[in-house]
Amino acid sequence: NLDLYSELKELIPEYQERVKKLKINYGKVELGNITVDMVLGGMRGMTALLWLGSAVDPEEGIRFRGMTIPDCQKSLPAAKPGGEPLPESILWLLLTGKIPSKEQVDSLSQELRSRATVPDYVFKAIDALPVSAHPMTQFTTGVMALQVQSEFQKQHQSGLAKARYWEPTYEDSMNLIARLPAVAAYVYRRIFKDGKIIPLDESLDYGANYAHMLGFDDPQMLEFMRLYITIHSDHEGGNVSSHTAHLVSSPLADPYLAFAAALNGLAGPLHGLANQEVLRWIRSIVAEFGTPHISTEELKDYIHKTLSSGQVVPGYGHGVLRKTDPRYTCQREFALKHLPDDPLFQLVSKLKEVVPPILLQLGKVKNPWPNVDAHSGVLLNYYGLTEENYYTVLFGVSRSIGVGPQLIWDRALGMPLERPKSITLEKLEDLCKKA
Ligand code: FCX
Repeated sequence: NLDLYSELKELIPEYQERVKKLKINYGKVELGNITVDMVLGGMRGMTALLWLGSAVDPEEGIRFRGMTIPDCQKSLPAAKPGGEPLPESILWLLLTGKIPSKEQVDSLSQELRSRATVPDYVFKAIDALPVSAHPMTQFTTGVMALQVQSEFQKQHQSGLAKARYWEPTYEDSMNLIARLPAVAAYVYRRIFKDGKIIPLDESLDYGANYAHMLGFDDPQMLEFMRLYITIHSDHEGGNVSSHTAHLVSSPLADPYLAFAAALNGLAGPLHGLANQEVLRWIRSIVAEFGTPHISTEELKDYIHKTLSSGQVVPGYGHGVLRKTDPRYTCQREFALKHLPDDPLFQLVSKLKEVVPPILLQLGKVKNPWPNVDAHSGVLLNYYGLTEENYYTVLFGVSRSIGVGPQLIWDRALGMPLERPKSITLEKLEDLCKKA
């Protein structure tokens, strides 16, 4: 099949059968015990979600449908042979579990371009906010305005049968993914540039078009955007943004409503906003010493100062990972290839040596290694995207490519309303006394 919809339609009965079999034959198989630590510790380590697109191994990091980032770089179609994967490729892979051909990816690029028209009232809704509103607030407002065109909401109100829920969910998810770059680019140009919209280029792929609409046309920046969107798309189901989307869509809120909620979680400084915080922190180091060329001792002092003022070191640590994030590593490799002499890149490299031993000394940090957000900012900054308050919006656009496919599968597999049980403090104490 050249088009994604037909490919998916063929797969759905097979997946439905697999889930049905599990329910009928293995419903009582235990996946682990729930402990008091889990209830008080943000549900860490509690396996409680079905997520098809990707899984995070604590040691190895992300695999997209079983493929590591280097596997994806090797096997997924790129704009040019040997280049970074096209975001369309990862979208196809996440939704179908299959590696697409270049022809399939080109047809998906075309499909996304044909869905990309954003109604004028979306821009007007953003314009109603002060320019000083955070880019994520403006972006989420735009997503809420896109919701006006939800096919799911419309068809559900006209009595859509449950077996067909996935169809308008596919429409909404694909339209959402297709339209986000134009909305996100408008937010950037409104706040930081002349406010004029740069139209979509019919000859460009998804990642390149987003960079182009922001105002960047350097071929290296286009490659970086393709890589950036690919690696930020999905990180299994339990992270705050993905989990939020899955939860909010479970009572059949449409993909726009679910994704806007996800973005609001992504805007938290311990999650997606960390990329903004990293660059701000790096800039504050440079400002303090007047140069990015800082001695190890000076850096150590600065890190201690950050920690003793009660702040976290942004870009380090993770809820699941226990080694360096492979999303960090592939950005480092990109930087080594294209900007090895950039002083901020060199500072980021030095921080990787200096930060982990200090975090380990604290004795409580479970993962002292850098995560994805420790690196992205210096690369964007190098290519001229210097406004760090905008960085989480880029993460947000990319996250739609991970969330959209799962929302489609949630409806195709008839996943129910999510409703875990909570417990009062008295009941918890009571159970512990008896244990
Ligand atoms: N700097 C200082 N302290 C840190 C730390 C860091 N980078 N990482 C963890 N800690 C602290 C925690 O704050 C916690 O302290 P407390 O017991 O006094 O509350 C203790 O170490 C144990 O936390 P831990 O179990 O290791 O980590 P969590 O799973 O609770 O939290 C995050 C994980 C990512 C939230 C945490 O490591 C952090 O705050 N990192 C900095 C922010 C960041 O980079 N976030 C981005 C993460 C990710 F990549 C993404 O979502 O984009």
